[in-house]
Amino acid sequence: MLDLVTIPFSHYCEKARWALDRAGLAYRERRYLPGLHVWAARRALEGTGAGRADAHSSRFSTPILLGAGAPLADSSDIARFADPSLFDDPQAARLDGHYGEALGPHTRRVAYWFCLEEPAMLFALAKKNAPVPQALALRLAFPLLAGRLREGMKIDRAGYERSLDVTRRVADEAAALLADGRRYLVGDRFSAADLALASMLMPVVMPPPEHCGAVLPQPEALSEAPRALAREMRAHPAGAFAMRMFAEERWRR
Ligand SMILES: N[C@@H](CCC(=O)N[C@@H](CS)C(=O)NCC(=O)O)C(=O)O
Repeated sequence: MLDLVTIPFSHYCEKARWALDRAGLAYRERRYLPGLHVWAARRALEGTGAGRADAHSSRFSTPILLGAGAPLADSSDIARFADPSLFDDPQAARLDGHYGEALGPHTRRVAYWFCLEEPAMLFALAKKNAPVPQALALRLAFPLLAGRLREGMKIDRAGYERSLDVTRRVADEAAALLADGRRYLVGDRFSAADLALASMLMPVVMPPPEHCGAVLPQPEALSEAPRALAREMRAHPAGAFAMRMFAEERWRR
């Protein structure tokens, strides 16, 4: 049996879940809230040499897949394990890397900015996506955790604004590819490129729970700034494409 260690509302974790679900692989999801995930990741990786820090995440970042030989500690490695054919086209593999690097950290920073400005949003996310004791612990530890998250992901107003610009720029770039009316980013079937673009846009388009492996708040339930952004991104051709991928491809096998 496979085990997937996640931060349940992480878009990198959604990418891994999506690939595993699509391949029809059974797995148990072990859900941890940010901060608590370090404990689980440390245990999962202990003595294996797996897990590496990069510019945007720690050595203990999630998702981590266990039970497939050595731990797989990267969403692209997990997607490749689930279905290597997603990466058949070199352009799909290139775009997967590009969206993971150039978009994922920015949509995440934007979402965390909103959550830290309005902790009720983070508490609701925790309650809907993680075991109750963890959600309670997150509430109690919030003052400490907020500082760590701000520091770890450089979440401040300037960073938020920069990440918003980058999100829009990468979305425009994707829209230029989609402008010829193609159904998928690369070739005529779903690939790692579609998986990555849709997943990395998840925090700003907020797909409805029936089309997603996490329960995200819907725009109408949000306060003004995140609601306006979700509406803007859903109306953007790249965001609309992401919403279509979630609607049509999220539960397809
Ligand atoms: N390149 C990695 C990035 C994963 C990543 O940044 N995961 C975040 C969740 S959004 C995480 O677990 N961050 C906590 C940490 O770095 O300790 C992947 O694609 O799996």
